[in-house]
Amino acid sequence: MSDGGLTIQEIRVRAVSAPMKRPLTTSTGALTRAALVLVDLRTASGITGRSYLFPLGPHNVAPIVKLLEAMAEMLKGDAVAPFEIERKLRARYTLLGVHNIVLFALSGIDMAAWDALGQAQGRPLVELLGGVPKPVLAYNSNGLGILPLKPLVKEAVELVREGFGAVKLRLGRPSLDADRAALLAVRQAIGPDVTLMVDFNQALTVAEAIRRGRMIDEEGGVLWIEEPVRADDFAGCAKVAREVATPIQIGENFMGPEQMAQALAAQACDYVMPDAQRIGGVTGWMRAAALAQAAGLEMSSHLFPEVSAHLLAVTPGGHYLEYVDWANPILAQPLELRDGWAQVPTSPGTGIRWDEKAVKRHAL
Ligand code: SMN
Ligand code: MG
Repeated sequence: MSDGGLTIQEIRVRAVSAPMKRPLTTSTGALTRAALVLVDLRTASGITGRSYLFPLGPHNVAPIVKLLEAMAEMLKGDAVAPFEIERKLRARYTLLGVHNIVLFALSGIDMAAWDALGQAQGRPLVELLGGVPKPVLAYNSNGLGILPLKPLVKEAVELVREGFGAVKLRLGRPSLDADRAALLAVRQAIGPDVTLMVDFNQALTVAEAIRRGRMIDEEGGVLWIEEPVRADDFAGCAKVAREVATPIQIGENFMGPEQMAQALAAQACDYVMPDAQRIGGVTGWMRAAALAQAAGLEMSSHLFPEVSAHLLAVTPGGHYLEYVDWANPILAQPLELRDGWAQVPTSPGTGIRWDEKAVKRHAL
């Protein structure tokens, strides 16, 4: 690195509540606004690396901010070297456990550090990782929650009209018949050529997941069934995967590459979709990608499309980018989509820059 000043001076943490164009109800509840935690990693050379976290509700913002602030103190003066940062933070948090929101904070710092490295070299993240900015196939995940059939069908048509060839329907309604009705209604609305995924958000028991999975097999035309059972029940999920023909997708709750390796060893699923803020940021993702490659599995992303687009462009077996526009209200340059393909930014770093006026407006 030519820039001797790429050391961590300060990590600034702010929270916003961004309005969502379409509220999203899953089997776990309703999301109406996107609470986001913004990370600004300031270096001594003047470069600022940026990332954001998605705390899954405003009630989770405070502990994540506190964790980030504690980690920031530990890292002052350290080199912007993601593997070294990871090693230090993992060591300091071993006794507490490197889980969930600890991983969120660690991942947020990792993503901001990689952004700073990209800016220092004047190259996009994808190039730092050895790839080239190329379009990445995406599905429109901005809706299709647990809704009555009429607004559901309307939303399905809108999401496809935004230029996408794939959408994801949330299931886990009170009965199998209600899920079947939603599936049939959406399929009819979007026509036979649009790819359709379904997501239960862990709502089912193993026996019920097999029952509803077989219903989905019977109806046909679903690319994957996501999180049918509790996210850490790898044995149960493996049973579902054996009994159901439609591929089973999990991964948004993998806590680091280590837990993903456990899921793969249990043959829990057919596809994987790690989440950048729970897998360990860019660093964790690259390790997860190697695991998926070794297992011969397709790998998709969960949320964080701005960073995930770079990552999927260098992922063997890269499958689908989950596109959500939830950070767009506070981004100076939202990720660009063309005909359902994400355009990996060519600007230095990840391309994440704040619209500071909007950040002020939506401050929490
Ligand atoms: C999901 C996860 C978190 C927030 C909203 C929606 C869902 C998905 O599981 O995969 O999109
Ligand atoms: Mg999901």
